[in-house]
Amino acid sequence: MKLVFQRTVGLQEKETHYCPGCTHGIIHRLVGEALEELDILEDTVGVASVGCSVLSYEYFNCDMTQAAHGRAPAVATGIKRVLPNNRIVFTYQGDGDLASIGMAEIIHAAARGEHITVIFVNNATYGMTGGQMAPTTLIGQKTATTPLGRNEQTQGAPIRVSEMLATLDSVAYIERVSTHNIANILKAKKAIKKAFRYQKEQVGFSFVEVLSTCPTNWGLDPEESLQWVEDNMVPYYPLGVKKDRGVTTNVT
Ligand SMILES: Cc1ncc(C[n+]2csc(CCOP(=O)(O)OP(=O)(O)O)c2C)c(N)n1
Ligand code: SF4
Repeated sequence: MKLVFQRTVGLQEKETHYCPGCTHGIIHRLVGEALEELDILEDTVGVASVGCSVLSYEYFNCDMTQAAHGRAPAVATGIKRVLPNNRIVFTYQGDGDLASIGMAEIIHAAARGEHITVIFVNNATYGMTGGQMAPTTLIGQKTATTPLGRNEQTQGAPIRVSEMLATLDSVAYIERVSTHNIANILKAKKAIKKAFRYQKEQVGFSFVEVLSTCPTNWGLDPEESLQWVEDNMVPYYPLGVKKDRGVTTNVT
């Protein structure tokens, strides 16, 4: 019989707690597959953050730990520095965690050129705590704390984290990808794999921003949510490579 689907050993055989239609689960799978295909599961330590992915330490099939709100890049720095160079360290963080309380941590980890990989899940809201405005919430977007829609005059404009970090000299690789359709999921997989390869080959700090859904707090069904990403998020958060220092070795 032809095998058409199998689990990745990069994830535990466990049901996740994510809401139906939430693309956190897809992103987990892509990370798990990348770790499996690069054969680095045994060498990897992941750092879970705060937010809906707080329990990601239960899902990835590698060593995991947990950091306080926003502190994942600092915790990852410490872990990476005390372990031998061949160990892989990554963080998995939402936009509330990374771009709000954790903004200082991520900027300085990137500026130091830490040899870690950051998976940054941008769903334009604080998912776990009830859909408050995040630094990435779009202008006009209604949230629990901006019921009339985010207003630039009073709440400022959404932050494009990838572009901002790409200005830092010490950064090796930054790409923004999305999970709103199959073509983009495949591109996201490539980017995540490349980010881990860059770390493996000690090129430097690698960062993948993944546009993701939050049907529960957006008040949309799963299909409408995917369309919302395409119609509203992609125009403001353009996909593609923001920085690539490149390497002498063949990294694809
Ligand atoms: C210091 C601190 N401030 C606030 C909180 C509350 N808190 C927990 S998760 C979260 C939002 C995280 O949202 P995000 O990172 O966007 O992830 P998502 O849930 O959307 O995946 C907040 C504000 C906290 N736990 N600790
Ligand atoms: S609240 Fe939003 S981000 Fe959190 S699991 Fe549900 S859909 Fe996903």
